[in-house]
Amino acid sequence: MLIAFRAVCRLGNGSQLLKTVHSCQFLRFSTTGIMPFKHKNAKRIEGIDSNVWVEFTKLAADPSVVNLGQGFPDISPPSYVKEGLAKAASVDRLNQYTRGFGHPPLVDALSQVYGKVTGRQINPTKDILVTVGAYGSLFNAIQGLVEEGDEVIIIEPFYDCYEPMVKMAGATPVYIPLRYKESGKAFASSCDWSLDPEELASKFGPKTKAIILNTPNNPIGKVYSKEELQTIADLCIKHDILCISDEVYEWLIYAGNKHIKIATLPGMWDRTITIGSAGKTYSVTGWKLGWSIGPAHLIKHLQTAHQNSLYTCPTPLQEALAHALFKDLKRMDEPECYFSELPRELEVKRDRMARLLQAAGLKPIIPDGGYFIIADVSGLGVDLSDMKSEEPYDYKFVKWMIKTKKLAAIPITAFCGPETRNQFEKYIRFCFIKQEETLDAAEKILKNWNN
Ligand code: IK2
Repeated sequence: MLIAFRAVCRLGNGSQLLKTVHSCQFLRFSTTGIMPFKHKNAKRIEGIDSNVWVEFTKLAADPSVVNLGQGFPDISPPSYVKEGLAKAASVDRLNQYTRGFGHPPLVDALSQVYGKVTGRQINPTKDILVTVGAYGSLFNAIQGLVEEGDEVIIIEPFYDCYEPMVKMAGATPVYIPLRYKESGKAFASSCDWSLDPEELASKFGPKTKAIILNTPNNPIGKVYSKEELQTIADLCIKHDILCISDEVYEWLIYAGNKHIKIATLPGMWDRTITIGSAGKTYSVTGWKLGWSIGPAHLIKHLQTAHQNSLYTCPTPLQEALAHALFKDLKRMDEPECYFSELPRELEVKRDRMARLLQAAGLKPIIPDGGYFIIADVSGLGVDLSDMKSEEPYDYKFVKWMIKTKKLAAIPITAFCGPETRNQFEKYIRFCFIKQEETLDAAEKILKNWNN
């Protein structure tokens, strides 16, 4: 590009050409002059160019905005996790490449933690793949197992990347929404949202390859009950379907609820990939380390996708994560284990956030797990008809709220397929894994909403 530009400048009117350079994103120099690049995108990324995180992270970046949008903690991660990383980085050997499918101490730690949780022996080298975040696991699972022309069932609202990843594999997403049933209680709950078993059964057909499950769910916070998981499992077994189970919030479960791994139900281990995230487990989302756990006959296909794309993950991060997991494995049944300490801390924040939203006239849905709370904003009656874009109401509402109230959230229709947008556009999502000072600032905005 630079060589082409210099050559063009030598040909004559440099300043005119400079303007041309600024007005075209890419230039091509040929014997006949300058031509704009005409290379088209690859078909596999057609129609998936917009991304809620890219768009809303930018809008929330203004320091005057209280950011309860993207799901990252502003509380401190545990000190032993941070110290573990500093220590790992001080060892020369640990600053070099490690085993591609997962650093040996980390896959050992994961096999022991999940061996204890599932009650099954997990082979550290064959049943586990360490990836760049849970994103990496989702990508490898879909690339490694889903074929062009397949259908993949996605439960709405879903973590947004499932849809483009399925499309990139050349498959078709088949959506099924969680349906809301009013309970009549003072606060609505994430357990008021459920799948209609008959509707779910109708989505399984000859082309179905997999279903993507997310429990606890982002954005609603639903924790699937054993009965609900059994309904999904029965259909998977009946139709010989894979289950990709995204369980990144597995430890963030609130009182009265229990996280159940679908892989532990009879007949499911052999057809399930279970996905976890260090970012969500240890409040270190910037580490971008994740893992897939499942039977060797499936994991080997994810390993193939991984070895031919990213190959390996950062060694010091994996070493530090291994140390943290071994520490918490030893005290797993004790209250100071981070896996139970964090949800205790978060439950207080969840309840505070729910009270705040309710008092401000938004109707919160209390999550049973995870660190997001969604709220119905329709009761506020904010008229946004003068915002001329074609966007759903929740997109307009969040943009308006960031601009005028200096409070950032995430629109829920970012987590929906095209058919159900109008069902979900009255909801927005707030992240509550935040320091008290951040929640104080949000409280101030919500209390002064009408001033
Ligand atoms: N799966 C789910 C359900 C997630 O929530 C995430 C991370 N989401 O955080 C952003 C947000 O919702 O605001 C992932 C997968 C990806 O996890 P990782 O960061 O480990 O790649």
